[in-house]
Amino acid sequence: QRNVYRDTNAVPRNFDSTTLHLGLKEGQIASRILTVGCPGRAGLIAKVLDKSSPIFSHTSPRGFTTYTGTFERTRVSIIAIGMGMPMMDFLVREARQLVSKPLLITRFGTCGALCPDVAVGSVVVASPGSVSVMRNPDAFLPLPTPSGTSADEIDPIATGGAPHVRPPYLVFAPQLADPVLTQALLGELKEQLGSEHVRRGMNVSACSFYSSQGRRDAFFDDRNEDLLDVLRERHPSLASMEMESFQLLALARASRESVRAAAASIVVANRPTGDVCDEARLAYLERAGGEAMVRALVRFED
Ligand code: DUR
Repeated sequence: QRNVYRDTNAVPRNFDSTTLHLGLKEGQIASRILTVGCPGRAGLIAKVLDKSSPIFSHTSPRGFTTYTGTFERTRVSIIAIGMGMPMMDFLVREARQLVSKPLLITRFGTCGALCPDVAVGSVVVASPGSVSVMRNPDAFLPLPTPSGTSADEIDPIATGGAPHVRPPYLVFAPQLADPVLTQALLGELKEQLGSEHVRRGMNVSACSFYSSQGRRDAFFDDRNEDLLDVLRERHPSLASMEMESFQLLALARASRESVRAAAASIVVANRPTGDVCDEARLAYLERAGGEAMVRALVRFED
């Protein structure tokens, strides 16, 4: 009987040399990577790749879809990762393992806008970068109780502000995007979409679409009524909220300068106004914005 994989204490590989989650091996992924959420969006953007050279594509059992080809003769990969920070971690770490050159990674996803003047159907470039907000499960535990009493019997005021010691949400400081790559994204997106539809702003990546994005759901005790106000107060330039960019920027920062990263997202909803983007506009932005994102990547030398 063969083991299921090898090297469990480093970056494990399957016995065909593919990494466990992306399902790729050396040569199947480029040093310039555009990452998106939906496999459909990756396929749509992959249509801009050169027809003259072969396009490698693969969908892994763990939900990663990769297209690798060339754009104007420069190799690029377009990779759909699904949603959330762990999926971004799989991408960045396994891509780093598979490519010997420095990596350039950009994300083109969707987001909610946090101020009324960031219109649905526009694109926000995460500049200077992204903060993060996470639900703190410790804050939802019963308060520490003197033996023999239950949490319910304790006067919350007399306990000396325990809720502040254990806040229900934790906010992590900004991780900065690569400024040169960010300029390239801004330039190409403005050129393709019109500069009135592209702006820069601080992003916030949340650990949930629900609790830590301030959505209300009476089935859960989330204590998030004032969360968006508190975030905007702490970071006045906050424009967008999603679930991945912070992880990308934080890993680039941790990569001993071997990964440069930047991020942009399509505004699908405006939280303060309640506006939601229409389907035709979203489809247009995915295609035209996606092409602009690829153009920005191929501007760079290896
Ligand atoms: N997204 C959000 N919040 C929004 C709009 C879009 O998280 O309000 C992004 C991030 C995640 C997916 O990948 O879309 C969740 O629907």
